[in-house]
Amino acid sequence: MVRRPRPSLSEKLLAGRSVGDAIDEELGHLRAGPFDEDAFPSRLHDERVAALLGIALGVAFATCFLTGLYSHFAQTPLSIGFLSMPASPAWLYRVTQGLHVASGTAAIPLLLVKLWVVYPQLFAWPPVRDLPHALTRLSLAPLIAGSIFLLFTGLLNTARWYPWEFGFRETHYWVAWVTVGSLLVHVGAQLVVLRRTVGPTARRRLAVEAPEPPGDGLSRRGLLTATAAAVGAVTLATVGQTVRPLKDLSVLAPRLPDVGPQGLPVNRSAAGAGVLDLIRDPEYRLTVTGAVERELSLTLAELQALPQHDADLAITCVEGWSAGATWSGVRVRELLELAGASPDAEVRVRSLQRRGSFRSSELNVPHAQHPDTLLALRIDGEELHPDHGFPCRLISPNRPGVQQTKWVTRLEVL
Ligand SMILES: Nc1nc2c(c(=O)[nH]1)N[C@H]1C(S)=C(S)[C@@H](COP(=O)(O)O)O[C@H]1N2
Ligand SMILES: [Mo]
Repeated sequence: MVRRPRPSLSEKLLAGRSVGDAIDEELGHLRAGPFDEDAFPSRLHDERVAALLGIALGVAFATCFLTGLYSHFAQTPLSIGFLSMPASPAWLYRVTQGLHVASGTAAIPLLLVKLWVVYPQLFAWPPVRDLPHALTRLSLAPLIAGSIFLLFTGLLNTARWYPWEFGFRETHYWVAWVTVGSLLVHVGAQLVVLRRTVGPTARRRLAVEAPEPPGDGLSRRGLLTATAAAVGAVTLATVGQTVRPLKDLSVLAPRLPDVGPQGLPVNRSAAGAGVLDLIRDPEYRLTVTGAVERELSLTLAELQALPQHDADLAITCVEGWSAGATWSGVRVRELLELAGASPDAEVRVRSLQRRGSFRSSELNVPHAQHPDTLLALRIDGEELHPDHGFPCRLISPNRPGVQQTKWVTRLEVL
């Protein structure tokens, strides 16, 4: 009798066997440790728990992504084609950036719990069932790596810690696209699971067919409640950095909206920017140059003698804090008029600072022409503190803090 040789893996596949069955047959004897059928006995490693956490994460990620896109484009100089960032409503950027940081912060406990609930699936057997299964698993790598990268670089950013070499904003932006792309693949692949495990009919059916297995320790409901409590706690502990009435609860907020000279936080002090001598120099002038009919060169006293206007506006730092104040000073629009600049002109605002990425900024037309866009000389009635931009600083509605240039010395009409 002739013994037939064992068919190879490829022969099995050609014979129409599923990849999963073939792998199981070939490698089944290696299945041990975390790959064992009951290696993870906790009832909390559950599909429905994972799906509910996934929905919460989806909401947080969608909020974070859209507000992040808005912030990215708000910081891109001037207009993109016909799109120009509007100057009103004045509060818009404050709300979107507050949501960006709050949804990113809330996503951290959600992601940690979700990863713990699903990590046994890393050891699913067979490791690959078919092509869609392989692709779904592969798409998890950029999703998990991207999510961890975004949430933790974002968190470090709110703490003003930049221990990396790369540019934060560009990297955060591109990794966000990769992460959201793989998130869409993941959600697509999980739609069937969602339908099976979540929703009123599923809940009723599951209560009968698959009730929570008895056991000691945390129940599934308990885990979800604890996660919700953790999300609530980190939110309350930080959101006071932008929602002022909650500031006393915000024990973990890196900045509070009323702590700093003149009751306002400081991002980069005059000393840190190396401008302490320059701002007190009697030779200080505010000049208006570029595409103008007459160049202006004004002393501080001449600026103070021009008509002064008030504006209630907030500084909204991209790092998550925001704080409002009443500013008064000279309208940029009126300075541009005095110099005979076109009302359609964009403007570059330059400071006395010699180095540093935020030493200048640009005003698009809606911002340059807005009556609340000021070169502010005073804050809540007092002369500006050096750390808030003495002798004068730009303040303009609906604009990221990085563009509220301090220690201004020149307006270049473009
Ligand atoms: N010249 C100059 N202006 C600047 C900065 C800077 O580094 N240099 N930092 C900006 C940032 S990031 C913020 S959030 C605001 C903070 O203003 P404040 O320190 O008066 O609160 O100033 C902006 N203006
Ligand atoms: Mo900032």
